[in-house]
Amino acid sequence: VPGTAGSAAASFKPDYNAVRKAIEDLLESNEDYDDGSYGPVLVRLAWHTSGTYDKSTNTGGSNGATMRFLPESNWGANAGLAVARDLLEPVKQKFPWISYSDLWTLAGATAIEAMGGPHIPWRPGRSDYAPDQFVALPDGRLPDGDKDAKHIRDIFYRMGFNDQEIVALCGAHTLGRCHSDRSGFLGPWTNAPTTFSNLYYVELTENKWHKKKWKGPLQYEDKSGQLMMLNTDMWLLWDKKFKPFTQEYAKNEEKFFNDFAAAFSKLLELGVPFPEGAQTV
Ligand code: DDH
Repeated sequence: VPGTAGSAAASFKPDYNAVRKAIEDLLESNEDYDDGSYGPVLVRLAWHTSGTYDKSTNTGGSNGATMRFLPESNWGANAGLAVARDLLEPVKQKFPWISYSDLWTLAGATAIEAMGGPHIPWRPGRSDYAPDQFVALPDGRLPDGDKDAKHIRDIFYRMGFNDQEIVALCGAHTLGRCHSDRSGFLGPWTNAPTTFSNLYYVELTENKWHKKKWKGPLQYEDKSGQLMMLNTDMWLLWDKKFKPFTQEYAKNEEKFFNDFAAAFSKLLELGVPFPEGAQTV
C-alpha cells in the first residue's frame, strides 16, 4: 500500500513515560546494593556525563554519551559509574529508539523525582557519537573533592553556572555515599541517602565537622563518625559568597527544590543542540 511505511514512521511516538517507568523499576531492584537504591549512582551518571561542558569551546556535555568510550570511561572521576551504565543497558535494549545520552540524563531526572525530589524538566534530543565522530575530551573537567572554592568556581563557571546554582547543585550530595574503592573517600553525607531533601545543608550548617583521622584522603566527619563531608562541601560553608545560599537552603527546602530543579535541568542540557521547538516530556 503506497505510503504505509511513511505513515507508520510518522505515527511512531516515543513513549518516554514507559522509559521512566522502566528506570523506576530498577531503582530498588537490588536490596543488597549500597543503601538499597541505585538512584544516587544514576544521578551521578547524569551529572558526570553533563558536567564535562566547556562553554568557551562548546565542547563536552551530555550530547554524544562519550563516557561509553575510552579514555573518558576510565577517568578516575568516573570510577564506579559502569554500575549505572550497565544497569541501564537492558532499558536501552527494550527501547532501542532512545539514545544513550537521552537515557542517561532521563535516568538522573527520574531518579531524583522517584526519591522524593522535585520534578526535573527534561527534553529529548541528544544523539550518540560514534567512536570516530568526536575528539576525546581532556581529563580534569570534573571537580576534585579535596580542593577549595577557587577550584569549584573554575569548574562550574566553565560550564556557565553562578554561585547560587553551584550551591544548589551540590545539594545532590544529600544522596548516596562515597566508596573507598571508587573515589577513595568513605561514607554518606546524610542519614537518609536515598531520600532527596535539604538535609545536606542542615548537616553542613548544624552539625560539627572535623578532619577525619585516617590513612585515607582528607575528608571531614561528624562526632558520630558516621557522616562525612568533602573539603569542597566544607567550602560551601567557609566561602562568604557560597555561605548565604547554604544557610538559605538549610532553612527553606521549597526554595532548594525549585532552585535545584532549574539548575539540574540546565546541567543536563549544556551543549545539547536541541531541534527548534523541542518540548519537555
Ligand atoms: Fe558528587 N561526589 N561531587 N555531585 N555526587 C560523589 C558522589 C556523588 C564531588 C565529588 C564526589 C556534585 C558535585 C561534586 C553526586 C552528585 C553530585 C563522590 C563519591 C565524590 C568524591 C564517589 C564514590 O566514591 O562513589 C565534588 C568534588 C563536587 C563538587 O561540586 C565540587 C554535583 C554537582 C552533583 C549533582 O548531581 C548535581 C551523587 C548523587 C553522588 C553519590 C553517588 C553514589 O554512588 O552514591
